[in-house]
Amino acid sequence: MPRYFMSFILLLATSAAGCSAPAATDLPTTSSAPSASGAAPATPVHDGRSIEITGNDTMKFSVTEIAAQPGEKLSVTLVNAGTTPKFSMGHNWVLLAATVDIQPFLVAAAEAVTTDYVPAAQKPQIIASTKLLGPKESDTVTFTAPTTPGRYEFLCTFPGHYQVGMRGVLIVG
Ligand SMILES: [Cu+2]
Repeated sequence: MPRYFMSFILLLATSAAGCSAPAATDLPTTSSAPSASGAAPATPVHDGRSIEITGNDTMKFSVTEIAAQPGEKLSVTLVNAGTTPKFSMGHNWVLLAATVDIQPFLVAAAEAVTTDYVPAAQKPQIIASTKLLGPKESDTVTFTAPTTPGRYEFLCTFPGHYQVGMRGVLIVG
């Protein structure tokens, strides 16, 4: 019995060693493969026409009107130039579909604390959005402008900021 047990352990040890050897040599290739594909979303290509918008503690966007051609590729960078901590003064840039009813959207956004004030149920109504930014942070979103000419509202969805004036319009046409 102990002899059998010992050989069983030995078998385990050799099979483990046999397994770990190729696994170790596999590791660099397999780990570099996911990290390479993982690096793609970390450094997305922002090849649209770049537009930089600054937001700060005054709760205003530096750009309140963006003109675009229908279907134009745009890369909007939001820079939070403020100093107030994110939990009390975060900023994002969210572009809404023309059909969005803003008041119910604002109510849903204010309740969406766990998703950085971007309401999950309203995602289909959102054309593009940056992350919620703390002081000195920035984020870029690349998207295609709607092909239908019209006025598309953008805003910061942090509670109260739209009401203070942290909003603007993308004019397609
Ligand atoms: Cu804001």
